[in-house]
Amino acid sequence: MLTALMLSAIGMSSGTTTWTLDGCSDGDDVIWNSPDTVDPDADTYVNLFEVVTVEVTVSWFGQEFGPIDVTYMLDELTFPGEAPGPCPTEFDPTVFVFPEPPDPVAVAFELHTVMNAEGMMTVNITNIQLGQTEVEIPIFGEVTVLIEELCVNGLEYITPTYVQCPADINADGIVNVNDILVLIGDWGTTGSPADLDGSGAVDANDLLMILAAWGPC
Ligand SMILES: [Ca+2]
Ligand SMILES: [Ca+2]
Repeated sequence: MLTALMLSAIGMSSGTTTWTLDGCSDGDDVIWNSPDTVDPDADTYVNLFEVVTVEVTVSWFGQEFGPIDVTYMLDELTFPGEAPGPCPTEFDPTVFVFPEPPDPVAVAFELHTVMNAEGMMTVNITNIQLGQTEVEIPIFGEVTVLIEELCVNGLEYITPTYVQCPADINADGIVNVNDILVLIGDWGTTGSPADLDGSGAVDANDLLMILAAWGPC
C-alpha cells in the first residue's frame, strides 16, 4: 500500500524549481543555501543534482596549476534523491568517493541536504578529502598531482509532489467504504495514513474528510 501511495505521490507535481549550486573548497566544509523557497507543504520532494563542471587547482612540485576541468573523469553526473514532506525534512546523505576503491582517493565528500520549515534548502558538504590525481599539464604531459582546491558547478532540481487523493487511504483509486474500514481499524491511533488532517490521531475529522471526498479520485 505504501508503494501505491508513493506512486500516486509522484504522479502529480506543481513544477520543478532549478537552482544553481556553486562551491569551492580547499578541504573545509561548504554550506550552500537555496536563493529562495519551494512549497513547504508538499507530500514528497523529488530532488536531482546535476554536475555541470568540476574543476581542480593542483600542485606539482610546489607549482600550482589550474583551474583544470576534470568533469570528463566522472562516471556519474546526476544524483537523485527523495524526501518525505512536509518541511522541515531531509534527504538521505550521499557519500561521494572518486575514483572507486581500491584506487587511492582523489576526491571524497559527504552531502547532507535538508529543507527548513519555510522550504529553503541547505546542502552541507562535509568530510571533504582531496588527494592525488593524474592530469595533463602543458609541456609536461600527464603527471600525478596533489589536488589543492575543488570547485563544483551544478544544478539542483527540486520538485514538490502531492498525493492526488489523500482520502483514498488504500490507494485503489476511489474513496468509498473500504477507506472507512481502514479508518475504523486505525481509530484513535497515531501515525496512521488515515490521519488525513495530520492532527496526530485518527478521529471524526478524518471521517468527515473521507465523506467530503467520496467517489472516484
Ligand atoms: Ca479507496
Ligand atoms: Ca486526524
